Amino acid sequence: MKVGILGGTFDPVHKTHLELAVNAKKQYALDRVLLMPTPDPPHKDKNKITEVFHRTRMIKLAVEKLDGIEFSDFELSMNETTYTADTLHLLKELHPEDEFFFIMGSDSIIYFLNWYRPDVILKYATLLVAKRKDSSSDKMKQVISSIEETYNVKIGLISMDSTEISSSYIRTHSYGEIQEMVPKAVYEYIVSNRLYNNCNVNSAWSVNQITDHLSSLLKPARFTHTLGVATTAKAMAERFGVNPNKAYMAGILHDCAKYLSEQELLDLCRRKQIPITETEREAPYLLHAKAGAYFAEHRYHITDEEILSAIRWHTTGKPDMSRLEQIIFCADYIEPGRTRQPDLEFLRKLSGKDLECLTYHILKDTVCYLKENSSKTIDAHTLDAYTYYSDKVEGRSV
Ligand code: DGI
Ligand code: FE
Ligand code: FE
Repeated sequence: MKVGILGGTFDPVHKTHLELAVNAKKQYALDRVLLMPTPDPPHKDKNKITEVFHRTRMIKLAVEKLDGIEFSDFELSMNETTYTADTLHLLKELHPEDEFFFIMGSDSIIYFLNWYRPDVILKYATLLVAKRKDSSSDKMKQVISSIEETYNVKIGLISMDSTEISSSYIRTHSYGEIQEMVPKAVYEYIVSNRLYNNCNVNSAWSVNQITDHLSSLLKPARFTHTLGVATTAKAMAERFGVNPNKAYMAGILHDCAKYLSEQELLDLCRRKQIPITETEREAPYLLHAKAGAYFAEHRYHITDEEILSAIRWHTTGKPDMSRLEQIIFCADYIEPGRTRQPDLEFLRKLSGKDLECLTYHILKDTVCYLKENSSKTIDAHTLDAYTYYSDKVEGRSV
């Protein structure tokens, strides 16, 4: 098979990337072209790159209807920034029967000789370089001849029709200005996730916008549970003198990271330097609480510390929780969609009377459940919370 590789950050993927892939495939009779994004850079100062999660989703949307143009997670799966030379070497080892073509934009070729091990790249792949219809710079021609002479290879040119689009232009211009530069589905993704468009960067999403967003991100049953928690939390907030809008917002957001797999949760924490405990390493699904608080702050731009903390502690609980924290912790357990937990009727009645008692009973049931499932380690916060609330409510009658 003849396989083209188009690497890059794809932040975001745009029509020039696609034209490059499609034209390379046609002009060099390739069987497939792989769009292969690079992982998030490890350095903090480069954190401006959009999360790999979004970049990946946009590429998948962009190639959906293109025959033979595919997303590849080959470099992402290596988990750290790799050199093109290593990637191509590895690909060739894994697929010795395939012939590889490495596709480059006309600008990047100029720096090619400064890349790590150009000799290795040229050993395992043929370079194909975009050539703009209108002008192709003398500098580019010079560089190409010099590479061809030095390494005794032939570099292919890909003719391109349209003028070049740049991802950085897209990142820094308004939605109106970039609409034509990306496929329709990508444009809609950018807008609904509020990517790039600088003027929106720091404004909090409204609760309706978050609800819409989560309705497409979460599985239907999880989304229904989310609405149940928000509604229950709001009613409890009214009862116990907590701001009901905050409770509703925290309820809507509490499981907002639940669509991530355990591996994705671990990856997110590693990339964003969110510390994880030994118990969380053993039971990574617990991390959806920390990851949720992270998304609430950095994706939905929630700044209210009480809301963030309620999301953060909703799974394990902890000693001495604020009323909002207790409300989210409890609403999660008793919302109308829950049916499997024991004593629901009793707990739901209690939710109109005594918040601390309710917290205690839910902790007790959780610890009991976890002890019965001896495979599950109990988080230290859960145990501390249990001790704390059992002392606190001792002797109270309900
Ligand atoms: O996300 P939800 O399913 O709505 O609810 P949740 O965030 O309370 O998570 C519920 C799961 O978390 C349930 O299976 C019990 C488990 N859990 C709660 N505390 C602990 C715990 N699991 C472990 N391993 N250790 C804990 O301390
Ligand atoms: Fe949860
Ligand atoms: Fe939940």
